[in-house]
Order: sequence, then C-alpha cells, then structure tokens
Amino acid sequence: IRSATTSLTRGNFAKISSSDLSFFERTVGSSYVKTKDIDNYTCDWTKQMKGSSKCVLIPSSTEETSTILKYCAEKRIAVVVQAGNTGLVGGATPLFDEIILSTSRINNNFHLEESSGVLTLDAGIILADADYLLAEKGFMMPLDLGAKGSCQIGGCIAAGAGGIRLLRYGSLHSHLLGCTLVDGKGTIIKLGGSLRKDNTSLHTAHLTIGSEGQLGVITSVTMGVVPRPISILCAMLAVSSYSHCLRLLSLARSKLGEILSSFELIDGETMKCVERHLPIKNIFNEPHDFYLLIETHGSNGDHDGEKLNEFVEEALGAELAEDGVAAHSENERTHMWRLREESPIAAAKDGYIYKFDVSLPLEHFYRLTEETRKKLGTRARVYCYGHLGDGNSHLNVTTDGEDEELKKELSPFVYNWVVSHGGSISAEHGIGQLKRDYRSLGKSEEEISLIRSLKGVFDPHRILCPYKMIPSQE
Ligand code: 2HG
Ligand code: ZN
Repeated sequence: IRSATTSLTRGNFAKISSSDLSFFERTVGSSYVKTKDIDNYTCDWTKQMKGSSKCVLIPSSTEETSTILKYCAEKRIAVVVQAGNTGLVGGATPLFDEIILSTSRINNNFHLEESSGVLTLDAGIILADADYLLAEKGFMMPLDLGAKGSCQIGGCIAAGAGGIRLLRYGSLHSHLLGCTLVDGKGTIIKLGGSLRKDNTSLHTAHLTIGSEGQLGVITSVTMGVVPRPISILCAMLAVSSYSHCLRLLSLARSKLGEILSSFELIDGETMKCVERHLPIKNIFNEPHDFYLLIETHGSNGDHDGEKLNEFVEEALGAELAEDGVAAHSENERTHMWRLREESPIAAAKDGYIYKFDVSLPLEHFYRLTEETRKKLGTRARVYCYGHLGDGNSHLNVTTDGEDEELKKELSPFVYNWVVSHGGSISAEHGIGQLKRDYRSLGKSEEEISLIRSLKGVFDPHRILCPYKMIPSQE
C-alpha cells in the first residue's frame, strides 16, 4: 500500500512530541488520543492510500475541536479531518504524519423544527441514523448514498456528496442553511443560520460544501429536510443500447414528472461483475447491455403506481426497453437497489481498482466507457454504473494486480477526455489526494487564485489537509 501521489515531499510541519500528546490528552481525555491500532483511520476505503499518522484525536465538542486547532496552528502541526472515512479519493487519509482529527464523537445534538422542517444536528451523526430519527416525525434526509450506514453528515457536506436522490431533491446547496465551522486558527464561526430564506449577505455556509476540510472542521449542520414520501416505487428496465437509455430518461421525465427520484444506470459488464463476486442475482433471466433502475417518491401509491406502470408499458411498447419489472414488495425493491448500490463493492473485489467519478454531458456519458474499453483492450476490465439522471458516471477499471504503466496512462487519458468533452473530473467524490495532480483541469487561473486566497483566510498556516485539493502558495 502506498499513497496515490508519490512524488510529494513532507511539508515544513512540526513533528508530534510527547508534550503535544499530553496536551491533547488533557483536552479530549486519554482514551480519545489514539496512538496504537489506528489502521482504520490511516487507510482509506479502497485500501490503496495510507499515511503514517502518529495519533488520532477524537474530540467530543466544538470547543475541544477549537482548543486542538488553536494549539496545532500555533505549533504548525498538520491535521487531516476525518468523518466516516468512506470517501473514495483519500481526502480524509493522511499522506505523511498529519494528525487525524475524527468527528465521530461530535454526535449528541439533534433538533428538528417540525413546522419548518429545519434540522440542526451535530456533524458526527451518521446519515442513516439521522434519517431513522427523522422517519419517526414523517421527515427524510434529502440525501441518500450507498455509504449511509457509516458516513457522517459533516463529512457529506465536506465531501459535497451527491447520491441517488439528487435528481429529485437537488444538491446539498438546496438544503444547507448554516453550519458551525472551526477554522484553521481554532476560531469557532457560525456560518449562515436556520432560516429557509436569508439573503442578507454572502452565503458563506455554502463554501463548506465540497471543502474537504480545507477551511475548517464542520461540527454542526443546519439544513432543510423533506417530507418522507408516502409511496416509494421502483422498477428496472433492461435496455439494448445507450441511445435507448437516453430516450427512456426523457420518457421518464415526461411520464413521471415530479415523482421521478432516481434514474440509475448499470451496464452489462457491471451486472456480470456483481453476479460474479456477490451473492446477488440479476433480476432478469437473460443478460442485457444496460439496466436502468428507476424510483419514484410520491404521496399516493395508486396514482404513482399507475404512472410507473404506464411508463414501463410505453417503454416496452415502443421497444425502448427489452424487458421491464416493477418491484411488488419491499424485498424486491431492496434487491434492485442492492444490484446498484453494491456495484462498487463488486468492482473492488474484481482486482486492483482504478476509480473515476466524472460528470459528462449526456451525449458523451457512455462514450467514455466505450473509448476506455477500446484503449485498454484485454489489459483491463471496464465497468460503468452511475447516476445517469445527473450525468454522473462511475467508471471503474480493474486489473488482476496493480499495473503501474496502466495507472500512468489511464488518469490523464480519462481526465483529458472528460474535460475536452465538457465534463468535470469530479462529479461527487471530490479531489482528495487521488486527483490532486489534475485539480486545476478546467479551472481558470483567476478562480484558482481566488480559492487559494480563501484558504489563506480560513487557514493562514495551511495546517489543514495539506497536499490535496487546494494548491499551496508556493
Ligand atoms: C455510488 O454511486 C457511489 O455508488 C460510489 O458514489 C461509486 O465507487 C463508486 O464508483
Ligand atoms: Zn455515486
């Protein structure tokens, strides 16, 4: 195991001393300064990136976080912020010996204002737990993603997570109203507020969306949540060509309108990979080139069912889909979603993995997969799944063992292809350490310089999450 970016040298940060450790122990309690058995923190989900941090600090509050960061700023100790450690670009993984500051224990406060649907919660609360608590009150987190059982809400904001319902409910920018941030000097700043509408100044809370810990540690989040849908329905279509997938997306938009919540794609190779590595069966008996998973959220099961059936019938009647199945039970719906949500797990089991998460104009969405297959031939296996409704493709390439040559060729090929076709090199996973060498692609000098200046305001000593998304001053 080694870090994704090998050519970097350690920054001019202080090394941790025993007096630093004593200070941290006095601040958070000795059980929450971990120096042993910390592999779960120093290594990322893909197990491809690993740092050699000497300690993990697990504060329980905004105030403790502030005390730690004030101290680290003064001593010039580098810190990497980590939430659920489910990220896919190594943003929360140290590269050298950065201290790891985990937000896992900042998870006590949860307050829902029922009349307005505004929720204030501690950043360390796990997404699925928040959703569970909301369900009791008839509300739902607008955000849902495969990592929901481990990812934390603060981490979701910092990662700018997208997920499987963005099509319906919009991005985090539509939901985040305010947050508490402890910046790189240890200052506690309340950004934004708790009103649905507040147009009095710059929307500073939004700066934290996708900030990857560069500006500070998010310790509390205030966001709008949505009414829990009364009816959730799901269907899967088997499709023979990508152009038919696109026509089905248009048909779904017009037939299902506002109840359309997810429109996900799994390509034929991915489905075979899922069946090869996981105990989940394709719901269609015959293999197909593409599968679409469509979910609706609405308030009337009969109406929604009628609409969904009409859509599936028209898709079959017009021969846009080769086959179609609607889920008739919660078990069937879970089965369909497992095929999609466990695609990343199956791909990870398939060999050494090279992961991509890109946005593309829909006309080019699948061409990237085809071109990558053509380029790599028998050297690698290429999988594509993703959020077609959002133009977000998860291209995953695997080889039997790590292939240095392929690694050197593949990222520049994919990223240049994406940018030259009007796309983005990161749709929802961020930059982290995996994409740091490509972070300026598609960005103007002026924007990069503005981002650098903002970093300097929040974290003048540049102790937070070094070597990653934001280029240093030098
Ligand atoms: C998903 O949509 C996640 O399943 C992970 O964003 C994607 O691992 C991936 O390729
Ligand atoms: Zn995704």
